Amino acid sequence: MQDTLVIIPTYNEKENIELIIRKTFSQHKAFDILVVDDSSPDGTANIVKELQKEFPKSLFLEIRKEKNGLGAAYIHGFKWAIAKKYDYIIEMDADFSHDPKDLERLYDACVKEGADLSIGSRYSKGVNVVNWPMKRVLLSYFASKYVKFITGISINDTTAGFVCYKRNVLETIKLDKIRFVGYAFQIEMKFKAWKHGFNIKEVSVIFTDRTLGESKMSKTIITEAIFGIISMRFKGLPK
Ligand SMILES: Nc1nc2c(ncn2[C@@H]2O[C@H](COP(=O)(O)OP(=O)(O)O)[C@@H](O)[C@H]2O)c(=O)[nH]1
Ligand SMILES: [Mg+2]
Repeated sequence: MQDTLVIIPTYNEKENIELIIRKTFSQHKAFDILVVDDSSPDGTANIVKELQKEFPKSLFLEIRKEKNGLGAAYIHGFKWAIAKKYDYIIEMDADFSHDPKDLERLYDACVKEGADLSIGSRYSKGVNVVNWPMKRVLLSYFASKYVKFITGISINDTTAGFVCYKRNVLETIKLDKIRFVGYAFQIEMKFKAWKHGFNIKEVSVIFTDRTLGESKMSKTIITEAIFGIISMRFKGLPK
């Protein structure tokens, strides 16, 4: 068992999953991987099962019955990681928007620079986004500005989904009280970590839009984020 688990949530990622797993395992630092698949109709989980024969000690798979959103999949993965006592737990998308080459930089920010939580940030040094339609860039960029403005949080990329947590952070935040599922889930996790006073560091990364498969972003996810943040700020949330 390695000290760090990379959690990859998947829904219909048959074009990406094998490539991203191989790329992750080919990094200089060794990681374990947990794929949390919501019973993808395209058979993503079967590809993972096949690969488990090759990586029996380092590749894990959790299958959930229904598509319940990114947040629920991550919470499932976090609980799994806590139970197995991984020291560091990293969130990463399956679609290569997050470059596995940056995994070690996120890890180092925690291990060598003392962060409790490190964020692969698109907006800490300008805007580092490649190939995203302008509409998505603006949405994501202004969503982050908006969250900063409403909550006063000192993080530039609050919707980032490329994050390394020390286990203690996930043990402290009450995972059963997490309310949101989409973009807002990413914001809520960072907001709560910040409220608890954890040391947060942003590591500048380049985010590249997927070239294979389809995005699951939807209007509901965006609406949840817009209104969710306001209620988070004004009603407060259980920590
Ligand atoms: N398990 C699970 N994974 C999901 C769900 N929605 C999205 N994902 C995964 O979360 C990651 C990010 O989703 P993506 O569609 O690329 O969102 P976008 O980058 O914002 O367009 C990808 O690895 C998806 O396969 C879901 O409902 N359940
Ligand atoms: Mg994506």
